[in-house]
Amino acid sequence: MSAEDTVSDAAGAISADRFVEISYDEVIPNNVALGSDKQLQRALEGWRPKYLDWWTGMGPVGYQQCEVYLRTAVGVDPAGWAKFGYVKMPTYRWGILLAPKVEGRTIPFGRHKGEPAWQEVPGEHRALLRRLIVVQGDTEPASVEQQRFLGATAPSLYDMRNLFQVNVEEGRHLWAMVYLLVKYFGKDGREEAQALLERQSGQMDNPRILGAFNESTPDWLSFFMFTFFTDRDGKMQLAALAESGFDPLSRTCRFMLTEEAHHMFVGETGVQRTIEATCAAMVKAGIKDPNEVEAVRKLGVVDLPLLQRKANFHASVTRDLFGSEISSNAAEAFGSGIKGRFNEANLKNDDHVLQDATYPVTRVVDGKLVVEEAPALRALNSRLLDDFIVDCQGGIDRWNKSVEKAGIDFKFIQPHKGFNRRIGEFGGKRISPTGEVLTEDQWSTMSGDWLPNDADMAFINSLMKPCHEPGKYASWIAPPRVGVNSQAGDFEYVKIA
Ligand code: BYC
Repeated sequence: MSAEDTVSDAAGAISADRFVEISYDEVIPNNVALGSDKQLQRALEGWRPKYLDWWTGMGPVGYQQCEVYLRTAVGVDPAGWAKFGYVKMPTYRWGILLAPKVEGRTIPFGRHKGEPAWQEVPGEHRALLRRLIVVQGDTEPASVEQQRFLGATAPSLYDMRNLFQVNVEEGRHLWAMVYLLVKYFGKDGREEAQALLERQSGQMDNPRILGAFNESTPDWLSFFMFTFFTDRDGKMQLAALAESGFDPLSRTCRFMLTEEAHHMFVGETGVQRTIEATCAAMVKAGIKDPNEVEAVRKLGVVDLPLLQRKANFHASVTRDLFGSEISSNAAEAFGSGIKGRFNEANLKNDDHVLQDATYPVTRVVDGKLVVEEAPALRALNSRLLDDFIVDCQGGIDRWNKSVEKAGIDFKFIQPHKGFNRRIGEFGGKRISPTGEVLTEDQWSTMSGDWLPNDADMAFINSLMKPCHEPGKYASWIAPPRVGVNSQAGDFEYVKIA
């Protein structure tokens, strides 16, 4: 059964009386009774000015003093958790929000399955837990750093606002992980919280931990592809951590998933609107063949084959974030009850221990792709990656519907799992998007057709002109179907004084 066949229990069986309102009177808004733990409160209030320095120094360039129409979390009730209003980004109320506690929750998988969920860090799993929280935390400021220059070339105020919304929420996700580190990991945790502000995306000496978070996000197409693919890795990983036997991590991740959905929406609809603008321009100009690239580019829109190459790049770089397909780290994280599978608690006909189970993993053996049954415990990264690929397909199908509707003969596909990989089974191997194992020479000849080349990037760059008038959009992207919070088409999402 695929993970998509199950329904997430992210909200859990929660009764209304367990919703804890967020206290906004405190310096750090929270629903964790921060005021009753003075030591923790002092530690987090001590970290806050450093965070604000980081935000000012490494967050969005420009626009920090503009009023931006942002949503802010005001509760954790799925029915009404956010409010919208104009906010200057540095005054955003970054808070600590945990999903409500599910009374009587037990550890859903691994060696401790069925035992009460841990409310404190289990001593024997402390190092592993800390490492996973640090890796998760590191990605959040990294993405803000990667996207910091995009405001200046926003194709509309609507898109600029969405960028800043994603950025402030990634900032809040950093707060979420820092809360766990500082509350549960003592001096080590405080040091890790500091280090999260010191590593920098793309920096040689002290880079971010995971590969994709050191790539640059130089243009808006990269941003949309990143939020479609890479934020979806965020969704999958957070969903796996939301199953954790360590209850504070589970509750933290469950609330983060609420915000993450919007980030993927920004990515999916951003690419879709790009496709719509391209198809509309092609139809208007009477161009039927998507491979008439020069003619299409002259219309000031992005040709569909280039969008496919961008998708190939972001899909493959993001797949590396799942780690090695066969991983003893992943087996240990599962066995010890720290990190589950996607939708773990709802997987039926499954013992949730996996001691004797196997899982099919694709590998390269003697220059050929073969599928081998591997011990399921060690193949958990592979399985999560497969679930991710299934999850991506829904959005790609919707992109294809737009192309089909315009009557253009073109179909976006996901490249083969092994294409352009650096980590795991396919790391260093040369595999085509359709799954042929290639020689180095074949790869060098063909890879320019499969990945964005210098001319592609120069063309995209030439389109990145700001369009900052309310209700107006750059030539290469269609307006959204609905405004944020149902605002009118000419709504001023960012007041650029
Ligand atoms: N780059 O057994 P292995 C998000 C390291 S995104 C560099 O293969 P494992 C977001 C690995 O750390 C979600 N290094 O893999 C999205 C290990 O190093 P150590 C982020 C890599 O450990 C958009 C070694 O290789 N959250 O939230 O089973 C915007 C061997 O590791 C990479 C998480 O990832 C790489 N790509 O799994 C904002 C969840 N891959 O420890 C936010 C937490 C592996 O030997 N993290 N390595 O020095 C994890 O669950 C795991 O750490 C990983 C790796 C899935 C990342």
